[in-house]
Amino acid sequence: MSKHGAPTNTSEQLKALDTPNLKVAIVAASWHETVMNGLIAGAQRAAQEANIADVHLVRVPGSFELPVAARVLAEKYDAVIALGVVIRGGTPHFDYVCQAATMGLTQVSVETRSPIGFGVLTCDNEQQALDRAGLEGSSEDKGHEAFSAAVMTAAALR
Ligand code: DLZ
Repeated sequence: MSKHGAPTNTSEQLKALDTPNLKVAIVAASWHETVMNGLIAGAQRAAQEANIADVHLVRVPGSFELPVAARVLAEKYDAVIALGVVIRGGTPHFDYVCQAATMGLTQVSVETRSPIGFGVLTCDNEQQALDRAGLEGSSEDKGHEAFSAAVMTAAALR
């Protein structure tokens, strides 16, 4: 286990997967560009490690729009990875967007029986998001983690 309790050696596990034909979609929000670029790159790195070539990227405006896009994509793909960054502001908006994204993605996953990787960062400030974005200097790589979780679940349920 890592110090955060996350499983270790996910790269090795991805490389050992024998699922090159898995069809995977990434749906990514567009707020907080630098962090989003890191999350998307992390997910794409995980796809390469798993030797999965068929990865479709869809962009939506914000994290609130992730569930509806994931719902549509879950019909056509074996796994969907939802990526977004929500940073707390001065109003309760943060709570509503986080709740809508979390509940919506959970509902989509269970209703469609599709693995959805949850790569939505919900942070108090931009530094927390940068620390988790898989960028140079980040301590965590949540895009890679979310991709790995969805694909490993899809492989386990095949
Ligand atoms: C409106 C809004 C705000 C304030 N903050 C964020 C954010 O930090 N991250 C994010 O992904 N989206 C944010 N949004 C946009 C909403 O998700 C949504 O796109 C708009 O409310 C339009 O439906």
